[in-house]
Amino acid sequence: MNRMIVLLALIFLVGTAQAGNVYAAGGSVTGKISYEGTPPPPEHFTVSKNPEFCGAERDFFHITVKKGVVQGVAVLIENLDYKTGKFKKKGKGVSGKPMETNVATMIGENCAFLPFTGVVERLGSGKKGAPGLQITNNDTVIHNPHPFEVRGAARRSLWNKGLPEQGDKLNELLRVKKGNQVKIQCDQHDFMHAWLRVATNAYWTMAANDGSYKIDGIPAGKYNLVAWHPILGEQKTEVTVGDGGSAEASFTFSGPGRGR
Ligand SMILES: [Cu+2]
Repeated sequence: MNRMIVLLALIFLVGTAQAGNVYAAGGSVTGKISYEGTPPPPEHFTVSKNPEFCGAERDFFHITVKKGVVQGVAVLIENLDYKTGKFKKKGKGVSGKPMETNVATMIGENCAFLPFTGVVERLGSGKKGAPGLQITNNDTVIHNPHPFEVRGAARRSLWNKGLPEQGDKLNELLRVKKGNQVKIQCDQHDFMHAWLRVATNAYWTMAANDGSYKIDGIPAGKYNLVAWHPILGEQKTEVTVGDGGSAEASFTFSGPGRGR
């Protein structure tokens, strides 16, 4: 009888130890991003540099809505950070789902930086953990990417580098301090804008074109969930994810958003 209890206890212990390490089998959050109302019109530009290549007139959509879905929204879990003590710091990044998108990839093509929005992970608080940005110029005109750290109304220039030839590529660090947003402009073409949100863990995703999103592998707990668009701003909600369970949170944006 006693041997049976010991055996059962051993099976239980082994089972628990394994479950504790397998965050891939964790819970998930799903939902949908939508936009209510009529989005503002695009910003109109008369092109002064390279109009023969970029076009004499350009419209730039700071907010793009397709079938009631605002495009380019990132969804992130915020309070799941190597600093909180919720996870132990383990090498670079957190234990649990490892961070792997420390360098954002972008192209300059047809006189636009693409994609318009993205997320890049910072691996720590110091310079070593700073995220990176790789941009390739696919055009036959010069582009001059110029990223700024954005914190509220404050902007701090990070660097600016020219990509004069087609195929030219740069790979530079984005040494953001306390900000969690980076705006990339082109110093040659004022209608080229792109944005990055800086994440401190791997629990984020870009919503799909139909507005749906899913973040998985989440350890059980209560989290702040943020939906971010650079112009429409942030919406926050709290979600509780059970062990291996799923939570639902949808976000509706509206209005013209803030300044650019
Ligand atoms: Cu340009």
